[in-house]
Amino acid sequence: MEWKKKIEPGLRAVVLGMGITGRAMVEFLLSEKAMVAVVDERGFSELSADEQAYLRMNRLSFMTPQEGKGAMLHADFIAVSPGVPTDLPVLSEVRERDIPIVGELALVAPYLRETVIAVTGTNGKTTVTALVAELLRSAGKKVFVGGNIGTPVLNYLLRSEQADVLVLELSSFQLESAGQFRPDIGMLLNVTPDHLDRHKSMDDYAAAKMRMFHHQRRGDRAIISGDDPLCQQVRSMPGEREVFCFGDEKSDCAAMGKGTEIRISLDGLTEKLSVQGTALQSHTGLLNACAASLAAALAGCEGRDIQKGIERFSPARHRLQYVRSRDGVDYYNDSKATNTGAVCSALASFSGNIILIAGGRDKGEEYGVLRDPVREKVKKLILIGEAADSMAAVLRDVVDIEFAPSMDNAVLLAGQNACSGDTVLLAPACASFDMFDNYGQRGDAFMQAVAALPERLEQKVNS
Ligand code: UMA
Repeated sequence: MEWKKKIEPGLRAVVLGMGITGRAMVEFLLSEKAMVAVVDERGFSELSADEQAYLRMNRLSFMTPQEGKGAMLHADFIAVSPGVPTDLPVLSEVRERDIPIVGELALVAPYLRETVIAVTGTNGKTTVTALVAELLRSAGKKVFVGGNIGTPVLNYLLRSEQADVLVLELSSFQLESAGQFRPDIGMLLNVTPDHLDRHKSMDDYAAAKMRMFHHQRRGDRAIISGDDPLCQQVRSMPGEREVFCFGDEKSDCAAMGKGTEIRISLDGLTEKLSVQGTALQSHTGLLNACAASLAAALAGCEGRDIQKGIERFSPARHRLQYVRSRDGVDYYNDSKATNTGAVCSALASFSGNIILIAGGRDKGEEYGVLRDPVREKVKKLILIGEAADSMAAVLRDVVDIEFAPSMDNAVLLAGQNACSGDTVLLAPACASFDMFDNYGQRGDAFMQAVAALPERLEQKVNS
């Protein structure tokens, strides 16, 4: 059953998952005077002191899924965190009783009156979200940035400051339970394999991404990649949205990138922009800038403001982030490359001679797609984490492989094997949770190990 209403006082809600989103859902539901209970697979003693204090202060009942089953089956709705799989057994029983399972986007949808630009896709969505926001700010608009990028969308409703535009990064997890949420401008950057441990098939994963467009209506816009065949499916979806494409010079798109130039063609007018000398100068950066500039132009920004924003933009950490050069070797941290598509895109940014550090927790992906790019660009592969053996089984015959028990050790091995002109790249193709709390902590560990290199390498040479 799809959720479309505002919260009425006294509604009984169970919030499933007490992470960043769960906490925002609890705060929002309490502010709307709903009756709230919290269920989390962590026991109470595993919660942080801050989380425990919050639950006590608000006199919230807290249960494990087993303890909370009765409460869930008698609730008016379940507010589900994005990381909670929708096929959890207890949720099947909830569904059988027609109790709505409501995600953050479904909760927020009935309250939003502002323009919403939503960005999804397998890779590049954080960068494009941040870039769209920068371009809009350059044009003097007040912007709220949220979603998968790290700030719950509900935080917008919980604060008093008004924005002109909400720019939201949306994951497939969030879109699975998005209810009637619809963006004025929805952006689908690409769809390549990811999260197949949760979505089970590429069709399911792509369908979750496409949900962003389900409730769009006349006057709404979709921006999709002109080069990605799966994105083209948006064209045949029911509804009266206008569809615009971005792509490189091979495509006939509303936003077309060539070299370092972008050409936006809308309503018979052409605007030329440039990424020359900016942080977006790579091929991937150019395409991201094409998509974001098109969104900004459709949101009413002028070319000179968009150009100013492109020049001011600096990308977020852990995304093909340059760390340092040492003895002619460049070190890059792409810890956010948590799927094979992102790794292919990272490898395409360099001409070759790469020492690649990869591995972590397997997400059900086929590593075979890495064979050709690895054969072409990677001179040594250093594997870490749980997926090391399965990655090695697929890549053993195309590249020289070594295994490392820790990030420090992987970086040390990479440094020892690199010569001037090489690039050491962390691009794991996997989740981080086997060795780290999250990809940020993994990227920090890589950068710390790189910073510590000179001394260690000397020790190695001297020993
Ligand atoms: N939990 C359960 N049962 C489960 C799974 C989790 O009780 O079966 C509990 C955990 O014990 C924990 C809580 O749920 O207490 C965690 O909730 P969550 O996993 O939904 O994470 P949040 O802290 O709410 O963060 C989420 C997003 N996390 C996920 O989608 C996994 C964050 O994206 C997002 O930034 C944040 O909301 C704000 O919107 C992170 C992410 O890894 C960065 N996203 C994936 C990605 O980018 O690949 C999709």
